Amino acid sequence: MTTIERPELKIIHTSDVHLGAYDAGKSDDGVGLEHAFSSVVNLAIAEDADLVIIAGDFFDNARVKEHTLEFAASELARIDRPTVIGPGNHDHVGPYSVYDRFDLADACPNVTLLRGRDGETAEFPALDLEIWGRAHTETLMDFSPFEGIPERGSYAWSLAVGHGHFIHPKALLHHSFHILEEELAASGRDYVALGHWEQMTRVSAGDTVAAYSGASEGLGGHNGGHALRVHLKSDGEVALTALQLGEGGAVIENDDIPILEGLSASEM
Ligand SMILES: [Mn+2]
Repeated sequence: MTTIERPELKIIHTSDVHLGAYDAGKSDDGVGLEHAFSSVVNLAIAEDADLVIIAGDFFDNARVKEHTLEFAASELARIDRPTVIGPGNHDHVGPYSVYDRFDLADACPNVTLLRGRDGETAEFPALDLEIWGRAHTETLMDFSPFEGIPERGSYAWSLAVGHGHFIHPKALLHHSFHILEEELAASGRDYVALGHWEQMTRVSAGDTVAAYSGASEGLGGHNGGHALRVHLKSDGEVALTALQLGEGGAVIENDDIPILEGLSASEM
């Protein structure tokens, strides 16, 4: 690792927003999900974040109603700073994608959608930062979020985003979208933003810091409710703070966030 000073940056990481999950039901059922995402947007503005990452399942499905698309576009634009979306299994970018229903680049020019089937890197020279992600393109159970991740580039900060199941000793029933601790450790990234789990969880990843932000509001009603503030410090340290969304929410500092150990490929 280089000892050259890096720019100090603040990132807000969220995932599993599931906008439109209740669009087929009563008209006001989705208000909680929308309110939770607005809280994340407010947080990014209040924290004066340099970048926002949405690690998949921003939309719940491709048939969400028009008003949900309009809400999403206006809130994404309101962030008014670089925002990266790594598509998940619910908002994949394959045929009939929800992202084909509106012109994201036109409605919210601050947003970068990582559409690459084999992964792609978005570059932010002003932040001296790059972020790689591989989009879900349809519901393929054997999709591997970190397959083919290239070596880090020459930017001071190199991040990745992935949407799937981290494999740990109690997760053997998770049969899809595998993420292995050794893949994260070998990624060479400073931070890996994970999505797919509703519960905020930091995972073991060698020298890489990797975490699920958890859902902004869980669909089941009892998980979720957090966003992560990722502090990239000039000495290379990556510090996490879990922020409970809403008035007077609790704050969990880096060292108090437990780390979930993974299983190696040979133990699976
Ligand atoms: Mn998911």
